[in-house]
Order: sequence, then structure tokens, then C-alpha cells
Amino acid sequence: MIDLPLPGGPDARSITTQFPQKGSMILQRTRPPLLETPWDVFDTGVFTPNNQFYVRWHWAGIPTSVDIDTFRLTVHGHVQRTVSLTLKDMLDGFSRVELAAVNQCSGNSRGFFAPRVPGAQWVNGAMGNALWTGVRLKDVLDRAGVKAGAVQVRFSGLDEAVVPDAPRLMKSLDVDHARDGEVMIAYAMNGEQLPLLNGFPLRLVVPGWYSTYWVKMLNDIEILDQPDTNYWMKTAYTIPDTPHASIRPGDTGVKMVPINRMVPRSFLTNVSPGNTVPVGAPTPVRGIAFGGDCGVAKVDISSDAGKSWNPTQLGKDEGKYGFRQWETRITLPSAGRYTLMVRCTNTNGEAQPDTPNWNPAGFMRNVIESVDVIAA
Ligand SMILES: Nc1nc2c(c(=O)[nH]1)N[C@H]1C(S)=C(S)[C@@H](COP(=O)(O)O)O[C@H]1N2
Ligand SMILES: [Mo]
Repeated sequence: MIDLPLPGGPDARSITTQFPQKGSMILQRTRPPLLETPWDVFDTGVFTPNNQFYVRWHWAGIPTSVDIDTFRLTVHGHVQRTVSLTLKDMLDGFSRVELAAVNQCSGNSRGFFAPRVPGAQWVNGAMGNALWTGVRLKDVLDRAGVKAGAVQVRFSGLDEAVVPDAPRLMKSLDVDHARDGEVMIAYAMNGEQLPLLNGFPLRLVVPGWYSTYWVKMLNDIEILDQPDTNYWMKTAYTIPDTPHASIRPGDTGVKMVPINRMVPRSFLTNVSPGNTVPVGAPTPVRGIAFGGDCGVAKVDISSDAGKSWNPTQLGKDEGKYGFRQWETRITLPSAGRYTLMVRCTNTNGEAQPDTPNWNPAGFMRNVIESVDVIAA
């Protein structure tokens, strides 16, 4: 077990090493598997190792193996010709692209919502950054020939619900987004095949958008000539159409829209709550940040609970959609308790807010993080 206190509990979680191709993970749920990345992993670099990359599935009918010879990705619907692609076609038949991008669950950090909301009680580890290798979705769509009048492109994978009437997971993007040349179908992650639990053999990568759209074990692409109204677009994964997707608990009659682009976040990775920091001496502090759907412009740090802010130095830019490391030194002048805070401003000029948002699904948390330390 590890300590993981949340407002209102629980206080601890199990660590598991029992899942295929996965190392030590925080066990949120067994079936379907919901595995969270332990926090110390984020201090080791900007790329999250595959064997500790978080895992989230909705239905428990997940194939335990995929036959690479019979696997096909089908593109059909409002197209000139239906195409059925083998894995060899995917590897050899299109130009290869590579992109670093953060995969973050819409509900990452949900456990901190107050009042509490139902759903997986993630702390901050339902996110990860990887170098994704694959092909442009646009190139695959062009092979089928999208017909005029196409509106959305719908994606689904090999996983199945365990009860007959449950809606299979299907997510859609607007046709222009799908064809923007950045959305990709990945067959590798950090230079290796995708782990089964992260979507082997193919997954969608939608840079800058929450990973509910990043359909795993992708085997079906359907071009629609009408907006998708399936459960996973119309009901699940919708947010209030308000600033920061925020409402007051109990508000009703709010217009809801499908969740979409991510917002900036930043974290300390080498200092944890309650740590002791030497008084009067420069102490190195570091962490990670990401801009959301654009790059990181700056990360500022405060050691007086947000009264004053100082810039930090940003590490190497591995691409605007990925994690960016930041570092600096802080000197805490006298003994006592200090609240450290970090704030990312993205290249669109959007900064993290100083008050938390709230919505009933626990989505899109990005309030400025604070960590209390003791100078002694
Ligand atoms: N086929 C399939 N793809 C899926 C899902 C799913 O249940 N089935 N869940 C989505 C959600 S909500 C998340 S948060 C991410 C998690 O990706 P990961 O398990 O690789 O971290 O997968 C997305 N893609
Ligand atoms: Mo998610």
C-alpha cells in the first residue's frame, strides 16, 4: 500500500505489479484495469516509460492478445471506397510521422474535487508523455476518399462491453480536425510497440486533446455524414459550456458540450508535501509542465503561497504537445512552513487559474498546484 490521502478519503492505495508489460502501478480498479502512474516516475524525465504509463479502459472485454496476421483496420462509411488495411500496410504503405504528446485522462486529478464526484479517484498520475510513431490519419482517410458532405469521423476499437446492451466505446472528431495532418494513428510509443493495455497494435493520437479521443486497439473508422450522437459523444465526456468548464455544485440546466482541448498544467516533481528544505540555502526544485493544446511559454514559481512569483528555466523543447521540464533554485529565508506553487502559462497566453474548477464529472482540473514544505 502507499499513502494517497484524498479530501474525504480514501487514504491509501495498493501498488500492483500484476499486469502484463507493466511495472509498479497504483491500482485504481482491476476489471477493467485502471492503473495510475506513481508520482516519482515524473521526476525521471519528460518521457513516461511504457511499463509505467497509466492505463484506463471502460469495458472489461479487452482482448488478451491480437493476431497480427488477421488484424485489419477498416475505413468505411461516407467514402469513395471501403479500405481494409493490414498492419503491414500501416507500417509500409504510408509515410511515417513522429510526435511527442501528452496523453491525459479528462478525469486526471478527479480525486481532489471538492465536493467529491463519482468516477475513478485519480490523483495526478492519469497522464503521461510519449514519443508516438505512426501515420497521419489524413493519409489513411485519403486512401478511402472522404466524400463531400462528410461531417465527422468515428473511431472504435477491439474492446467489448461485458453486457449486451452497453454501448461500445466510439469517439468522433470533426472531419477538418481529423484531416489536420497532426492527428495520427500510432503503432509505436517511445520507440517500441504499444503495450497491449495502451492499445496494441494501433491507437489514435489526438495531440492537445484529452485522451478519451485517443481510441486504443483501433480497428474501425467510419466517416459520418451527420454529427455523431452516440452515448460517448452526446452524454458521457461532456462538459459545461462555461469558462473553465466550471459550474457551482447543484447548478442545473447548463448547456453541455463534448470535452475537447486540454488546458495548461505544471507540477513539482522533486518536492513532496511535508518535505523539509534547508533554511537559507539555495535548494534545487524542478518539475514538469505542459501547455495543453499548445506549447509552454513559461513556468513561474512562488514560495509565499502566490503573493510573489519568479521565473524558472525551461528544459529542452521536445515538441509543443509534450511535457517540458522546468527547474530553478529557491531560498527559504527563515524556519517555518512555506507553500510552494507553480504556474504554467501556455503560448496562447493562458495561465493556470488560482481557484479550482468544478463540474459533476470531475474533468479538466488545472488549478495551480501547491506543496507545503518545512524550512528547517
Ligand atoms: N478502445 C478504447 N480506447 C480508449 C478507451 C477505451 O475504453 N477503449 N478509453 C479512453 C480513455 S477515457 C483514456 S483516459 C485513454 C487511456 O489511455 P491509456 O490507457 O493508454 O493511458 O484511452 C482512451 N481510449
Ligand atoms: Mo479518460
